[in-house]
Amino acid sequence: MKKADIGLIGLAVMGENLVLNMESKGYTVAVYNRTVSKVDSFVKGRGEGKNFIGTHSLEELVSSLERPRKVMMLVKAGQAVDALIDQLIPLLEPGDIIIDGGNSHYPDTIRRTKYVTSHGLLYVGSGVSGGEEGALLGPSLMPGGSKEAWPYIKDIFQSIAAKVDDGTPCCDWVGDDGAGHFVKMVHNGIEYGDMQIISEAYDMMKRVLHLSHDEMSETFAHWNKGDLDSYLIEITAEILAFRDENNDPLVEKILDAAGQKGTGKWTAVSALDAGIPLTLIGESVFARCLSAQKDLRVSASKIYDAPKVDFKGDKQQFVDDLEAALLGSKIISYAQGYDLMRESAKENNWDLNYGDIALMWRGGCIIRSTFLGKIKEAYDKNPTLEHLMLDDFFRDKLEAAAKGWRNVVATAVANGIAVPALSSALSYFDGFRTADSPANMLQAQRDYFGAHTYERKDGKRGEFHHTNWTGRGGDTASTTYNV
Ligand code: NBP
Repeated sequence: MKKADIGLIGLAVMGENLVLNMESKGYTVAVYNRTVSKVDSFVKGRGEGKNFIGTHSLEELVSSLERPRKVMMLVKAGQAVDALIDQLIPLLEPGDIIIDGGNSHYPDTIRRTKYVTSHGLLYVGSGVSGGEEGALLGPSLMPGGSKEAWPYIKDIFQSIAAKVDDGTPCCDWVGDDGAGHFVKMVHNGIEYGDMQIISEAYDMMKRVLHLSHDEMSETFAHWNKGDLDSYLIEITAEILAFRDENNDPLVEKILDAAGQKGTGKWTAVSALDAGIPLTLIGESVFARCLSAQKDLRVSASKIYDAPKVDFKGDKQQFVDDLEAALLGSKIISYAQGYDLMRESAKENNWDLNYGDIALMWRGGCIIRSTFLGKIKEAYDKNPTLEHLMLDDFFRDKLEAAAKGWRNVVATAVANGIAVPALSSALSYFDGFRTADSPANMLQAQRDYFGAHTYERKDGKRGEFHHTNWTGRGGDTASTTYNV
């Protein structure tokens, strides 16, 4: 009997669709699921008549694979992955490859790569993005781990991945150990940010301009033909147009308490650890947290007066300003995400290719957009670009967006409407382009109360001074350290 090219553990929504994708590209796939009845129902159901080998134990799965064996797990992230690795190791032989395609946290993947390779096996942690439809028709894949594994899995991965217009697959080797899952994590963080700024724009259209749902839908559909062209803008237009059985916009009946699975939080925590200002994603995570405090907000709404919304400007101009605010904020969000990747790559010794990462996200995944093509161009032009906001194209776009963006934030503030992502992005922009920040005051305060020392504008960097501000303190400075 022909052996399988790859084995998959976990026939839930992602696994089932991914193996159908692999099979459709000519691969024979052995499948296994902890609840084995799902194997039989899959093979007799969606897998009927196709090149699948249904297996009922890990032993059977492993013995049905061509060597070097490639075993991919698409199971719930966390404990299940560690447990499966421990069950697989004794069944595999040197050179065989264990792949984790779930949403694992990258420090776990760093740890698991070390652990699995210490047993003579190879390990790959791959981000998979695009949800159910992406898994079936072409996801964005971000593999990292043991580089020696890449030649053995490259053809399968690149053939099932989404392709951009010229046929380039949205999948390439990302880097060592946890690099693939790290890049997937940042992708998810950026997804949080894109969703939040879109939600804030919708809120402004509804509460300030009083646009109908059809008008809002048409506006998003129109934006989808310009710089904002993206999957999330496209589905927002469709969501706004969707009516329920009573012909009411369904979106207004959905409770405003957002869920989250943790990848946005991980991105924000990584940024705090790395000392990188990832404000827009951070605000997006907190906005979800505040949304989840629904009862508290309802109570507060009864004890605080809200300013009466009063808009006397030109509606069409304000819609254009909203488009500018979205584009400006989106540039900030990606620039911050790339800044985090650059810093973390340094810390973890990953040799990340930033243009290729933009290309991997260009198709198949939730944040796919034409905008990512511009990021790819920026890094092609200058592979060592220090910050995306220093690129000419993005500078011109930010400058063009600033006036409308400021008007949106000012209008939101005047009318008491929270726009945490749009406004914090604008503050970051203003902080970023300001040579002289007020941090001289922070340094003075730190030196005043804690003798933490300061550098002088007229001195050399790295030369630290302490002042006895009150005349009461001594001249002893605290240890200079930066966090
Ligand atoms: P789930 O995350 O819901 O996981 C269900 C699968 O995990 C089932 O096959 C289940 O087997 C298996 N499993 C569990 Br739970 N514990 C196990 C254990 N201890 N040993 C073996 N198998 C175990 O499935 P999913 O939504 O398809 O997602 C799979 C992975 O892909 C996750 O890491 C997820 O975060 C990631 N992901 C999901 C999406 C998405 O849109 N859903 C997108 C991108 C990435 P059972 O049938 O026996 O319970």
